Amino acid sequence: MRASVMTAILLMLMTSLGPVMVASAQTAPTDTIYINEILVSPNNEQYDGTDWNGDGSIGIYSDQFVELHNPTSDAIDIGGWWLDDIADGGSPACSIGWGTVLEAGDYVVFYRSWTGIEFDYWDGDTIRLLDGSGAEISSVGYDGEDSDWDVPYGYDSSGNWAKLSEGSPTPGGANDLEWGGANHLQGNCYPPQDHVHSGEYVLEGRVVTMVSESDVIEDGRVLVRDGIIEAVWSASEGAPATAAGVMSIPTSGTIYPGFIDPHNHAKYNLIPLWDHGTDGWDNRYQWQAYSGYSDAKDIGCSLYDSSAMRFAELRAVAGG
Ligand SMILES: [Ca+2]
Ligand SMILES: [Ca+2]
Ligand SMILES: [Ca+2]
Repeated sequence: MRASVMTAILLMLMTSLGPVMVASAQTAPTDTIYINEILVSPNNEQYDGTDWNGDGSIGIYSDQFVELHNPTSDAIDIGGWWLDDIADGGSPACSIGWGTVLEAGDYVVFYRSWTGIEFDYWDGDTIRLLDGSGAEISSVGYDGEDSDWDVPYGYDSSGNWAKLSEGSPTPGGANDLEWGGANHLQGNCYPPQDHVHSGEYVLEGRVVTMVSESDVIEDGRVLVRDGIIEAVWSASEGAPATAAGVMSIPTSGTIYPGFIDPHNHAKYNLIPLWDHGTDGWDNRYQWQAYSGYSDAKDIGCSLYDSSAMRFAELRAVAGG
């Protein structure tokens, strides 16, 4: 009795503290998107490496990848889902770009050049896919100092997770078929916040808000805490309680909170503003994939040759 309890405790300790193991008994799911293949050690150029993502660079920083597969009969939108290595350590998680939809049977590949996620050769690693709420959808792993050059880990033809020592990487396609080349579906994945910094301050200045075309606070205040804009107000309103005691910085300038537009398309002065409703974005890349953006943008392009647009541009240029 005592021995079996000790054995159980030892097993628990080994499970929780031991190295990440390639679970050969781990089988591929059939009812959800899952991580189908990873490449930890892409060969470099001197050793006849392959430019797996076709970006002109060869090696771990460009071509280390994780491949997802949708085995179901339905399209699945994974925009806003997360890729990560170990939780609370390793590389920061990245947020999969909006509009990333995997049709039934599709494969999509996320390269390190986009994700910034480093698969650790020396200590081994765990690669995880999480949905938008942070719930883990798929997880795979490998041991430290185990990965060979250009030899991927993935689900083999029997559906078991293993080092695919008999095969070469197949980013973008089934692991037991010939590789189809670099022209495969590649996904974008972004850090959740850019340039995060710590600390707090209030900026004083003329604040151009994003509320409407003409919403400007002449004597405005912007409270920034740990890289996040927490509050925007007019000096005449009085500061919110959260700004009490926070250092205030007079800028003598105009402040565009959270958005910088260093260029202009004069003809857009003549077409309606892009109305994206009340939706917000987690980072500065997602708006490009927003469903209404291309429509709003293309109005200007399709009308570009019209006399009205030329007139608008001419007036804008002449008016300085
Ligand atoms: Ca490459
Ligand atoms: Ca991590
Ligand atoms: Ca594959």
